[in-house]
Amino acid sequence: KNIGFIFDLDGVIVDTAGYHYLAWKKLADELGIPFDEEANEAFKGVSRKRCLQQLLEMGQLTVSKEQFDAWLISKNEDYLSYIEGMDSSEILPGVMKVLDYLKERDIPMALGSASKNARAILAKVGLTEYFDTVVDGKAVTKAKPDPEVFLIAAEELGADVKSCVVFEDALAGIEAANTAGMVSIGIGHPDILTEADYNFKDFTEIELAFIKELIQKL
Ligand code: G16
Ligand code: MG
Repeated sequence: KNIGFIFDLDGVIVDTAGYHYLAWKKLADELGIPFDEEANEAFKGVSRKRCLQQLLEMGQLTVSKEQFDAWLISKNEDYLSYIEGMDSSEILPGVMKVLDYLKERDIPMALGSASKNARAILAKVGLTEYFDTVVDGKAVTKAKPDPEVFLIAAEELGADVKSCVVFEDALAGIEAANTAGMVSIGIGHPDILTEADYNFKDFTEIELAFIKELIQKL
C-alpha cells in the first residue's frame, strides 16, 4: 500500500488561525458586525471568499462586486502585515517531532491548505523542504469541506486515498478528510471536532508510538 500524510497549515503547523481571526475581527468591527472566536470556528479552513460571504450574511449586508473585492484585499493586507515577521519559532509545539519522524522514514508528506498564502508561510518558517507537494488555495477549485484539496494531495503523493492520514483543526477540513475516506486527526477541542477519527488538543499530546501504530494500520 502507498501511504501518505497530509497536513493542514493554519492552526495545525502554525498558529496563523489567530492572525486570520484578528484580520476578520478588524473588518467585522469596521462593518459593525458582531464577531468573536466562536463565530471564527466556521471560518477555519474555509476559503477567503467564502469567509467574507459568511461575514456579510451575518451582518445581512449585500454589497457590489467592487466593494466585495476591495474588502477581500484589505483583509489579506491586514493578515499579511500580521504574518510579516513570522519565523520558525511560530511552528506549534510538538509538530517538528512528528514531521522529523515521518521525514526520517521517507514517508510521503503533503500540505493541504485552503490558504493562498501557504507557500509563503512554509518558506517563512523554514518547512518547505519537508513536503513532497503543496496543495494550496491556488490549486483547488472547490474549497473544504469538499475533499478536492486532499484528493489532489494523495494523487500527487502517489498515495492510495484510503491509506492517507489528514491532520486538521477545522470542522470543514475534518469533513473533507472523512468524505475522501481518509483517516482524520482533529487538532483542537474534541467538542468542536466531533467527527474526527482521532482527537488531540495539540501535537504535544501525540506520541510517536501512536504515529508508528497508525502507519502499521494504514
Ligand atoms: C486557511 C484558514 C482559513 C482561511 C483560508 C484562506 O486554511 O484556516 O481561515 O480563510 O486558509 O486563507 P488565505 O486568505 O490566506 O488564502 P488552512 O486550510 O491552512 O487551515
Ligand atoms: Mg486549518
